[in-house]
Amino acid sequence: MTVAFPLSGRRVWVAGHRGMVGQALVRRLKTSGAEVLTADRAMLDLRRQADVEDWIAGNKPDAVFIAAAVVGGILANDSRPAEFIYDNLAIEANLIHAAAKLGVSKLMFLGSSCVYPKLCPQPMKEEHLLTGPLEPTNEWYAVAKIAGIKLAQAYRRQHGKDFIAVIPTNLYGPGDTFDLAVSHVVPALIRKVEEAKTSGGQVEIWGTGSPKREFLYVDDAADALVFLMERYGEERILNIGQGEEVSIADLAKRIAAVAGYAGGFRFLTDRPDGMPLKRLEGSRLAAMGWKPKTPLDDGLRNTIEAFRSGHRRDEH
Ligand code: GFB
Repeated sequence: MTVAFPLSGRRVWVAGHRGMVGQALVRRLKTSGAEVLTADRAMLDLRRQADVEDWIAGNKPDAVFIAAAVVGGILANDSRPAEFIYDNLAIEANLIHAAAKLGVSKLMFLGSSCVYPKLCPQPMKEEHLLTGPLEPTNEWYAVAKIAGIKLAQAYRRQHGKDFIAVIPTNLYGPGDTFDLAVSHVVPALIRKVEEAKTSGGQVEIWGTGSPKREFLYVDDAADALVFLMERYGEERILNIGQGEEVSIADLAKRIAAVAGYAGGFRFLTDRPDGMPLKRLEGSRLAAMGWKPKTPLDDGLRNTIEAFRSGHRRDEH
């Protein structure tokens, strides 16, 4: 397949370069020949429209990855709805509008698998977007992400911009947040397992352990994002998954095995499960010739190693 928009030699802005996905994108782009641009949070607040316009006007990126977002696991989503909806709406609206106004040639917006309905047929296809009610624990974030998708599509339709929106499955890897108030399940269970090894206590798992998730290693995700930035240019959203789901109870066992934890687990069934199952239908990306490289156990090993060596984000 031809590369329609090669990044080599282009100025590419990774908005959100300190997040887990942004860090992986910067790592991946180092091998692409692109000139990578980043803006520190202290210098640029993405929620301020005029500042975003000034930054783009001054730095003239050819392409923008919107990896910037307020993100978190089921608890953070459920307990901080205003931040999850307002900050994300502001960030994506500012970036997409400014990019269109200032002549950015290509833009990629990252959605999330929680944009699909709570009881979506599985695996979830792109056309299932907006076909049913959302999972209540993360509907604020999901509504913001759906708005971001629609923004990218609207600017393509009305102004002919080559803006695309993709839907990655649940991601994990080095650079993740291991703060239990914010984190997703993989870093949370890694932290709990590592701490239980020294304290001798049990590992507490929220919910029943029966929900299933499809986990993609973040460096594979970054590879897919670059692949699609260079090759995809359609209005339709596109799923990025790896094809296999695992239950939370099995995930805990696999983390325990890789980390060398022989103690027990306790399920806190008064905590929410969230969506019963999330698996993306990934045939369109597969047909383009992309596939992931990192088996779950290898990715977990790298993520445990990152936790042990302090390569993580602990701030809120
Ligand atoms: O990773 P997680 O927070 O994301 O939770 P979601 C996945 C499952 O793991 C849920 C369970 O069933 C949780 O109840 N779980 C068990 C835990 N123990 C823990 C724990 O200690 N911490 C966490 N965080 N979960 C988020 C959405 O949903 O996924 C976001 O809220 C976003 O909007 C993101 O879409 C990818 O897959 O449930």
